[in-house]
Amino acid sequence: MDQLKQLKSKFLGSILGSVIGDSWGARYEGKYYGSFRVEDFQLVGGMYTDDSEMMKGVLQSLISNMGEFNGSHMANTFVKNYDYRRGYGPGTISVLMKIKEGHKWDQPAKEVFDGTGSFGNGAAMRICPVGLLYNDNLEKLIEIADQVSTITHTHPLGREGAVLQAYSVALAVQSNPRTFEPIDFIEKLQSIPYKLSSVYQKKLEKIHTYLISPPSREKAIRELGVDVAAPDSVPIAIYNFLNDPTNFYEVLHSSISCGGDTDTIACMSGAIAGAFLGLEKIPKNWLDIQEENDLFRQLAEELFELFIDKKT
Ligand code: R7I
Ligand code: MG
Ligand code: MG
Repeated sequence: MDQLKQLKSKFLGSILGSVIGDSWGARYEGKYYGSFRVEDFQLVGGMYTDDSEMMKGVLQSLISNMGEFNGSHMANTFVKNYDYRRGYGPGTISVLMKIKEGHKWDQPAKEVFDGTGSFGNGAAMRICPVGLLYNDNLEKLIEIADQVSTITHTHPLGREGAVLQAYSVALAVQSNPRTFEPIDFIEKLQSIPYKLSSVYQKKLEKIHTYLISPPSREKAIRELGVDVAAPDSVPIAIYNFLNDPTNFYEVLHSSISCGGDTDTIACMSGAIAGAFLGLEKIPKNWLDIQEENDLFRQLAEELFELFIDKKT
């Protein structure tokens, strides 16, 4: 495959990998590790949740604004797309309702949780398009990922989770599966040119040690976390990818079988694995049953065209 085709396949693989992880994981959100069996994707079906609905908004807004961040446009796109059946987090619902009532796009997010802002994983779960579009410009990636987060998540831990997830997607785009070394990947993440809070630094260090000496699943879940807080879900999504990077099925399956915030963890690990492996590694029969498969594919193609246009 020539280089351009391969790159396009990575964009499509990442967007669709993310949506499939979200849809597959959605059936198991909130369950405990060891208490359930993960059924095949064909049996579970492809209805996606808020994770993909909000990623769709990021895609649409970036595409409409030539890849630039337009806060008011993106916030209003989130509002337009809002569909309560998709199961949004309470902080995000409150922010979107206030924007709908006419509050300025960058105000309501600062007010939630008694004014601390949200550290939920709602910014990280939707950030994959930023990692793709700016995979060759990491400074801009960090700037835009942070801005996209602040519409709903102003707490530093919520924003840092999104930056780390976007950076992981970008590194996955740039990585070649034939020569890949998980240790190099985690070391690059650890030296991200961006100030990470100590909770993230410690968890990245744990992942580094796990890659040398693999822990039990129980230990990884206990130490990295599997819940709705960004610092308790972004690290395990990265680890589940690095643990078996060339096996798309296993990356998603292990992310779901950990329990907890299964849709979001599988959505984030699916975005990284899809960016690494490309669309060809996602089973065709999975794509066929994924809700709005064609729409997400078309948006991923438009994002790719934008990436190419920006380069030339
Ligand atoms: O982050 P957010 O959009 O939720 C995303 C999650 C994903 O799992 C989706 O699949 C969906 O199910 O929801 O929504 P928020 O409400 O901003 O954050 C999620 C949760 O994190 C909140 O409901 C709180 O439990 C917790 N949380 C906080 N708790 C105390 N103080 C987030 N920020 C805070 C905080 O500052
Ligand atoms: Mg969800
Ligand atoms: Mg979730």
